[in-house]
Amino acid sequence: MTKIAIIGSQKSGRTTLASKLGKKGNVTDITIYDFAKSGTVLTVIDATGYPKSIKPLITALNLTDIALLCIPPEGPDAYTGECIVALEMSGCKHGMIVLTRSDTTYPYALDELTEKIRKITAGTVLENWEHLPVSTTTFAGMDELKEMITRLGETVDEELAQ
Ligand SMILES: Nc1nc2c(ncn2[C@@H]2O[C@H](COP(=O)(O)OP(=O)(O)O)[C@@H](O)[C@H]2O)c(=O)[nH]1
Ligand SMILES: [Mg+2]
Repeated sequence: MTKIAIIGSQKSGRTTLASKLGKKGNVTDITIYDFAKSGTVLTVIDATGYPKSIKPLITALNLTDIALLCIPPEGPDAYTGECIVALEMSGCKHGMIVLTRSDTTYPYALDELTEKIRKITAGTVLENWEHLPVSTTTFAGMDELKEMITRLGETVDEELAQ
């Protein structure tokens, strides 16, 4: 089973992305989306109540093996920073940076954004995480995202088996 937390700032596209990766479960501070197909089980956790309150972020990270940090074209903000600190402190080693709403920006701007994020995350657990532009409107990047999640899931399974 691969567990994924989708976190990031307000309006960064978290809920939409989660709903494209699974089917909606029960609603509380966190919302679970499940996906099951041919041997793959995905449990996607949307920290719905964050950043209105902090607890959903902590709960989501405690439950997860893999994090998707969503950053919209507007770029990282204070909540993104809070998410980075939470990831660092929670020891959530595996994850990806999803550059969300990529259909509303330009390749040049995405390059600049990813460069900026590299600088901010240098020396943290996120340092070597992959950056992937994704659109839930045009579905650009969605297949790559699912492939990368599968690969991260395999890495986590291998680590858990050790
Ligand atoms: N154009 C575009 N809009 C998006 C995309 N993903 C989300 N949105 C819109 O962005 C807004 C915020 O998305 P939401 O998933 O609620 O963000 P959250 O606050 O991080 O959960 C909504 O109006 C979505 O319809 C995308 O890939 N492209
Ligand atoms: Mg949301």
